[in-house]
Amino acid sequence: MKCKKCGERASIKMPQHNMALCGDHFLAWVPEYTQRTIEKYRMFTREEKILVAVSGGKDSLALWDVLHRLGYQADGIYINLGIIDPQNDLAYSAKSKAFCSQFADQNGLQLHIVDIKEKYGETIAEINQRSAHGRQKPCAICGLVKRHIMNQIAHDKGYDVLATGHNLDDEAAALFGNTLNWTVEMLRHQSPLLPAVSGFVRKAKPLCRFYERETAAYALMRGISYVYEECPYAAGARSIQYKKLLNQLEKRSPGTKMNFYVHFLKAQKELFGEEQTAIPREEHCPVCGQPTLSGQACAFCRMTGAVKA
Ligand code: Q46
Ligand code: ZN
Ligand code: ZN
Repeated sequence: MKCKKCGERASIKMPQHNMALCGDHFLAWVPEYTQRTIEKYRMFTREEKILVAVSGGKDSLALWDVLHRLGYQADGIYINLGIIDPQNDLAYSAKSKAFCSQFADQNGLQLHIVDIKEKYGETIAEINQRSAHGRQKPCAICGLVKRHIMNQIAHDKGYDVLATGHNLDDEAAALFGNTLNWTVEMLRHQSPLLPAVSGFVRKAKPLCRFYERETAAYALMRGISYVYEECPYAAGARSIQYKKLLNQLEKRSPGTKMNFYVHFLKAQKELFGEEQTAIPREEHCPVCGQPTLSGQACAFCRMTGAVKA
């Protein structure tokens, strides 16, 4: 297989684009294609301030790298959840944080770090143990904490947009789950871009049209060091099963994942119209000022209030 641009030996095949590229042309194509996605969904401009949510994994660090190469003003945020993996004797969060800090230092970029144990007195696992009501995994609480802190920092520090490293496999798996369950509200709001609405900062997913193997190849070829291990709580997640299923389909019919996701985005407009905004919330939490449905303390503040008690 030869590179479509130069005819040299290709390093990566991308049948969904009917294209194979050598290493150099792949590294040039990734920012170009990201830029086209940013423009297509009107995500942000070079005049705006972007906060990139980094986890230490390949996708978010690849995103930060691409935005930096494209000349965007992109700072990072890392939330240290205090996760450890006792089975593999791995301080997962500490290791992830180290990769984010290393990337920021190497590229002279600003990284905000929020350590939830330092700030709120407990790790994610500890909060979960106290308030889990029998739940084994802390993922629901983890999602709430991450969404809240990222929105707060973006809002307080004057960022125009929060960018996350979701790739097409993530989006297709989420879509698969939402379709299986016909969760209409999730289908309505699943979008590469969520405009800012009543206290929620704008959110963008500039890598949403790359397959996971492409973001991994990019990180590897760019020499980005990232955490290979998954969060220990990710094991057995439904999204992983959906990704496996979609990859089986992709193997038999290349382009299936891409079609599933991209055609959904077109159908979504017909089904729901142009507006895929976050659910507007007019009330605000009296403690932190973030939007709530009730006008009383938000779920995050109730949780951290209990932490302080
Ligand atoms: S980090 Fe948090 Fe994920 Fe780990 S605890 Fe669950 S939600 S699996 S993206
Ligand atoms: Zn080439
Ligand atoms: Zn609050």
